[in-house]
Amino acid sequence: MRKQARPDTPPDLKPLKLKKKKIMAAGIPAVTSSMKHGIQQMGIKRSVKTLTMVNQKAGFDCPGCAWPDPEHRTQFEFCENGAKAVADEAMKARVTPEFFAQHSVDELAEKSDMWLNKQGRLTHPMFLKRGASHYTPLSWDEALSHIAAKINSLDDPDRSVFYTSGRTSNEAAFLYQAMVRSIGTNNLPDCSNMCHESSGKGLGSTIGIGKGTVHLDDFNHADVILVIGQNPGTNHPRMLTALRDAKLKGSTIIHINPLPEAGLERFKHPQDYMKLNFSTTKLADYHLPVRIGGDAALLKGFIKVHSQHGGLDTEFIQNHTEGFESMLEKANSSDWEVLVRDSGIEQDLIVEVGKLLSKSKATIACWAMGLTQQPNGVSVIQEVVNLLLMGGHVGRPGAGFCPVRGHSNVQGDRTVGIWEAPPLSFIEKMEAGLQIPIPRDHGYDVVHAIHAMRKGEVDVFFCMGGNFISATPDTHATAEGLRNIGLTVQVSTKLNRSHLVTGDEAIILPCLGRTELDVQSSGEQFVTVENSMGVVHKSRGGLQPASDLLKSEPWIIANLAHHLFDDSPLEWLKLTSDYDLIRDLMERSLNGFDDYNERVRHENGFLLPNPPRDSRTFATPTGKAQFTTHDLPDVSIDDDRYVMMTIRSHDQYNTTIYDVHDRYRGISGNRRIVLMNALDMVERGWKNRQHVSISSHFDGEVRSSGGWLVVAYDIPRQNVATYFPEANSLVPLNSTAKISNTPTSKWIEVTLESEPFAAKGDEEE
Ligand SMILES: Nc1nc2c(c(=O)[nH]1)N[C@H]1C(S)=C(S)[C@@H](COP(=O)(O)OP(=O)(O)OC[C@H]3O[C@@H](n4cnc5c(=O)[nH]c(N)nc54)[C@H](O)[C@@H]3O)O[C@H]1N2
Ligand SMILES: Nc1nc2c(c(=O)[nH]1)N[C@H]1C(S)=C(S)[C@@H](COP(=O)(O)OP(=O)(O)OC[C@H]3O[C@@H](n4cnc5c(=O)[nH]c(N)nc54)[C@H](O)[C@@H]3O)O[C@H]1N2
Ligand SMILES: [Mo]
Repeated sequence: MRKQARPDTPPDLKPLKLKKKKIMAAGIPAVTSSMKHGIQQMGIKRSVKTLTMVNQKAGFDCPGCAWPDPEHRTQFEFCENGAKAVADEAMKARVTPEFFAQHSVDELAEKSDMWLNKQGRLTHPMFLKRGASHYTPLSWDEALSHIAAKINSLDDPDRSVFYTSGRTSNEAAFLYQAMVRSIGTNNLPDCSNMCHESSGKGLGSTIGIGKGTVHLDDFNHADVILVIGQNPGTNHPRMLTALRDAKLKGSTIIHINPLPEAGLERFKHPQDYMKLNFSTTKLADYHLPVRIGGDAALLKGFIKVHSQHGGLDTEFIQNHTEGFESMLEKANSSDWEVLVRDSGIEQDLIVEVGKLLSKSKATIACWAMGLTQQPNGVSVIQEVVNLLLMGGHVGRPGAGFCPVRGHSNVQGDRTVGIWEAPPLSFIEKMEAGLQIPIPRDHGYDVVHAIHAMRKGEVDVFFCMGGNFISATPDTHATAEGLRNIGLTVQVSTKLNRSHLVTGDEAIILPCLGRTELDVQSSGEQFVTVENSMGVVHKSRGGLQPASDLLKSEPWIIANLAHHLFDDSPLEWLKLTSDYDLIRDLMERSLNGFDDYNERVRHENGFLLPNPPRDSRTFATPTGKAQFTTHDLPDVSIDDDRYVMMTIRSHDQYNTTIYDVHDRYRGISGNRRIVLMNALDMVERGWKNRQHVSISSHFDGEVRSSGGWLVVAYDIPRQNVATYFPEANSLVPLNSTAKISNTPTSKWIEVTLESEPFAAKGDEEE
């Protein structure tokens, strides 16, 4: 009999090694690291073949991130971490039925996340029967009939929930939402709910579109580039090339982050080594080590200085915006003392940078999880909007908003319908295209889905990719919810914890990845994706699939739909025989996809319409861009508490852990570490490697986790950092951002207690 599988990862414990933090990103270590991972996982021949297809016009879109590709590409359009993501998918190891016969679910749950991922690619559909200790193989037909029967037996379609992670292609995502809406629900939570939802909400209501407004080329024309709450050296390394080019053309780069992230200090393009150019480029001109959650105060400070030093685009403000006066009045009424205290940045520095912003002819603001995963995620992004609108920095060269997306197609998934709360106009167009009635009631987002699971209101939970148990907050609470479900289904490429923490019954459906050939009855197919800047383009894999039994995501959906519906206006099986047919249907059901099949075949794909960028028009109720007025958030905490942010190391892709290193931060061997200010450590009488337990506090509830080691780091006082997903059990389920409902993974109030010292052999260099 199976017990309850462990929902959090056991640690991979090697001696903790601490080195000096790196200043320079990329360079030779990045080249060797990409090659090492490639060769270890794929062998030399396959590494060369695979890596030279990444981001090429005839190749596949890198699954690493959503940063756009330049129009003129070199042979090496990938970065160290993209190479790792590719090697991780194209690896030679396999997880077969024999593997599952050897290892029970309980046994696998005692292995670390890193170990699970290293076992290789999933090869067969697998079934975990009620009460069974092991997964056993089943055929595709058996798997899909079982899932369809279960969904069809529900008396209320809203008792089924369909999650999506952001690697899913446009075609698969579109078919998937069509299937889900044909079932009769809008329960389409996705990873975006935990990611850039605050950006979507913050931008949507102010500029009329929940997306960024810049092109890649704008980076070549910007006077000032703000990089806020983002670690591009690790998470979007190709962005450093754009920043370097901008810098060489004279841009000033301002890095706003509690941590001095390596990539923004110095950058050495790995390709330059091939050209024997050994120079490096200093990227950030200013690093503002804001306190966690202090951006709202900092931005208000900038707004104040900007208004006093000119640079206002009065013509734009008058003709294209609303709400300027009250926004400005609010900013001007905030006290410098409070702004300095809350941001942690000296007034002189805020004034200096504020003046620079007021002089800038073209400003770009980039941001990522440091802003979105805050309790005030939406309003702080709207302060960024306020700051840029003042100078008219939207819809002109070198200026605009640049929320830097995470998953490589998370933006496309939302565009094509992975949206639990779509507006009526979207539903109506979709209804007309698909010829199916679509429910109007909004569905569950991620956090609402977990609440529903916990209340026993979910019978079927289907995941198109991702790793729900490890990505979501409050790991133990989420596990309790998942265990309440009748059937959980995972469409996956790699083994992860979500295959182990399941409902009564569980099914794994193994699918093709980006790197692999996708052949359907009409021949070889390509899929399309949308990058962070609204460019839709092709992606075509070239490797032989990891197993003959793998199916593409569109095939899986179409065949499940075929089992689900006796009578449907959509010819599901025909649609998946030739993805051009899916794209034709998309053209009819979505705005902006005219001549889809033709335009997506252009070398560089095509740009989706973006009214603020294209014509300075704003699809808000009044047709004007909105300045918004916000109180400062309360960022005070008790003296004995710290604010914890949960961040990514250099050797992981979200919940996929490649190794226990964080090279740029100089930490390796252990991921259960707490980065802490040295003065805060001295105050507690602690040294490096002090063993501590962490307790988070929210709404009178306490969550605790032991076995952490403290490491002194350059981080503001009373701020600490831990890695995601190890620290997710400490993120309270109800601690979410206002309006976007995004878990506040970067704002968790904690206390730290010393634990008896145990480890030996940890080294310092
Ligand atoms: N190699 C690799 N690439 C990835 C991913 C990966 O895991 N690995 N994940 C992908 C995904 S899905 C995403 S969403 C992106 C994530 O990309 P990032 O957003 O860069 O990822 P995080 O590690 O969460 O880093 C957030 C940054 O915000 C800072 N920060 C935290 N709190 C605050 C704050 O209050 N204010 C400010 N100003 N800064 C703050 C942290 O110090 C950190 O530098 O990367 C994508 N690309
Ligand atoms: N504490 C904390 N929690 C966070 C965050 C944080 O910063 N802190 N970040 C949040 C963010 S920004 C995000 S985006 C989420 C990420 O949440 P998810 O997207 O759910 O998680 P991933 O780790 O990206 O998913 C990895 C799994 O996807 C599967 N996979 C990979 N490629 C494919 C494919 O092509 N098709 C299919 N079907 N499956 C595939 C593999 O089986 C792999 O194990 O996590 C969120 N959680
Ligand atoms: Mo993300």
